[in-house]
Amino acid sequence: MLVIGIAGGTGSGKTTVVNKIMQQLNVEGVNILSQDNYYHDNPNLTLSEREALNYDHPKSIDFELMLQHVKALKNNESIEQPIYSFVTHSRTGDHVTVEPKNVLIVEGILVLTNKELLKEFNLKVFVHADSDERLIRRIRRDTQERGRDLQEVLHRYQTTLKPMHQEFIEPSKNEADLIVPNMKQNSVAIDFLTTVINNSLKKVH
Ligand code: UZR
Ligand code: MG
Repeated sequence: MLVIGIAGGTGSGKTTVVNKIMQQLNVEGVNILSQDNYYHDNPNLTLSEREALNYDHPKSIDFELMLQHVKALKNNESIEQPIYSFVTHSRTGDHVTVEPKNVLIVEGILVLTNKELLKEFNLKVFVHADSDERLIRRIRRDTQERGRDLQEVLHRYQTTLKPMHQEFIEPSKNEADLIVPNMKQNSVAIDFLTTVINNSLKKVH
């Protein structure tokens, strides 16, 4: 199994890059493991307490479970993936069964910050977009799709997202094999990436 880690700051367009790669891969099966489903659960806190938590620090992620799942899939075992809700900031209690496939993409802002997880990746990618571009995208997404108001988004960006990005996410770029620009056009970079992936798949099988 080929395991690819894809990181990048909030609003860098990781999801878009993953989707573009998926469209171009010559394989039947690709699994995507999103960091979004592996936030720690805090059932003993109230909703407003959970809203105030820092979700951009590596400690907010259940890396233990994530690692266990990556290893299980590599071992050809299926996993029970928890489903997480950004509305309630908690696990829903539901699970999806994920069966092992040829390629596993592990995606999220912090996936290149964990030493143990890094060892599992055959290819490490960092998606880059300038911070003003990322802030614009984050404002659009949080106000249009997540029902947050502008002041709230700007406050969180300044107090949490930016410092966490500087402390943890940006330095993790050093772990990347490849940095994909995601400002305007990146079809050449996506072509490179899918060529590398398709070539590695030929070697693996
Ligand atoms: P992307 N996040 C939430 O908003 N609520 C949660 O319960 C868990 C995570 C956000 C998190 C981070 N920060 O910046 C973002 N906040 O999800 C990462 N606030 O997702 O890479 O898609 O931007
Ligand atoms: Mg995303």
